[in-house]
Amino acid sequence: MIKDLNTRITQLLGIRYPIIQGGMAWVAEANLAGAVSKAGGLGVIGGANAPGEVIREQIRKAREITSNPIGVNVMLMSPHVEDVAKVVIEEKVEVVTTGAGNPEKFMKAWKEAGIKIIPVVASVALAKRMERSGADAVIAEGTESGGHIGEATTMTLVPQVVDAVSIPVIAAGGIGDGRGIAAAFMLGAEAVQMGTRFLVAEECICHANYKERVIKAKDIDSAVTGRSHGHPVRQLRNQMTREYIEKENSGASFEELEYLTLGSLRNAVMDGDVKMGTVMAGQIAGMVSKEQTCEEIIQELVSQTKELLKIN
Ligand code: TUI
Repeated sequence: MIKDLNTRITQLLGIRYPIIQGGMAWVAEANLAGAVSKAGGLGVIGGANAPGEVIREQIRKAREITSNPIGVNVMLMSPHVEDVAKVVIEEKVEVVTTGAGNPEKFMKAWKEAGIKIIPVVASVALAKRMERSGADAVIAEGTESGGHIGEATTMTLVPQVVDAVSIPVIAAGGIGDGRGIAAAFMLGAEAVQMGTRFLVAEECICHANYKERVIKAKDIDSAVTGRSHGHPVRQLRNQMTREYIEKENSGASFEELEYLTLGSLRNAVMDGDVKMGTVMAGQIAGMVSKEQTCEEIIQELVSQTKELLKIN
């Protein structure tokens, strides 16, 4: 099956280990992405809602940390998506992952630039469509993930996507340690994408209060806001999610709910407002117990996975 954790994904991307760091909004900047790529995974800069020039600067900073491949996550709902889509070409980024939409309109230009294209999908239908449009791989992301989520669980989504496409599949959502990685391989995935575990990396710039909230989180501490307007977001429970869900249940308008979360992710990540801010994290937050360097995290994940899969 797999030898030394080499798969079609490690070959395609030219990386040592089949571990991709999620391109988390505000959190996944040059320091985190650079450290993950340096440690042998694929570091991914989160494009989120940032302007193209900010992303250019982050790519260049990450390049100073490592000469290994770097990815950028292009968040398709961003007002700056067109700019970011150009910047990744100009800066010769090796890999683009996309989220929260259908990246088809950008794929031809990215392909011509030699960029490996890996859309995040939350359904079999989109996975098949992405394969037809020329995606190099897909990330099948289950609802256990933090941030903007789909409905299907990782356990059900990954094998169905694996059966439906012939390009390699990367599993995401609910993977927190080597047991999760080994399980993902059993489901047919050839790599994993992990976000929450890297939130508490030493190299991650996110505020100490945010990291502490993740480390203290228990198994059922996340809540999903925004289901009523079709943009469900998983985050850790706090005063804001309680007010939000109460308002949502009493039929508040999209505008009123938006107002409650204006700038709230930034406030949590940068200022440490974990009461009224948005503390996005996946359901594995309850498994995250300490701050470690990216090198330590990746080495621990690799040794746990190899032991479980009985490979050297
Ligand atoms: O994109 C994510 N996770 C994110 S994006 C984000 S930024 C944000 N902040 C506040 C509110 C909303 C977003 C935070 N977390 N994950 C990838 C992902 N993509 N999950 C689900 C999807 C998805 C869902 C539907 C992809 C495509 C899709 O349908 C596309 C279509 O047009 O059929």
